Amino acid sequence: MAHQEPDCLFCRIVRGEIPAKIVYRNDHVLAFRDISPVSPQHVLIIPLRHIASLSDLSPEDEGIAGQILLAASSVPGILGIRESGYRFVFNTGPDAMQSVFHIHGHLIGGKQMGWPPFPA
Ligand code: DGP
Repeated sequence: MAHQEPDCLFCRIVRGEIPAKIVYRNDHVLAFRDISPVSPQHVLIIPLRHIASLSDLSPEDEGIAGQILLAASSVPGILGIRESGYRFVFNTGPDAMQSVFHIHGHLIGGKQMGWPPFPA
């Protein structure tokens, strides 16, 4: 098993200690439904290995960074939103309101979204 933190919420989901609605898993990443969806399709994509945030990636993480992006490319097909479109967002740090410190990309779709993603 890749490096884990005993008390990290998402490490616990990786280990199966906390149930989650899993939509995809391979040897590197896990994709599961967000408990508080903000759109009809809302899935979190995480590495099995504990990395706290996007800011904590180092050059040695090139492989896992690629695996996360590859999952973000394939999971929309599972969700049926490959053609309609989707967004892949990493909340990082206080201004972005990151609340779980195990790196995760929010894959959201299934509705028309606006841009910019916040009120002017
Ligand atoms: P962020 O704010 O970017 O750190 O988003 C964390 C997300 O994690 C948030 O959208 C809700 C989700 N979340 C928190 N706890 C759980 C949980 O126990 N299970 C699942 N499936 N999602 C969770």
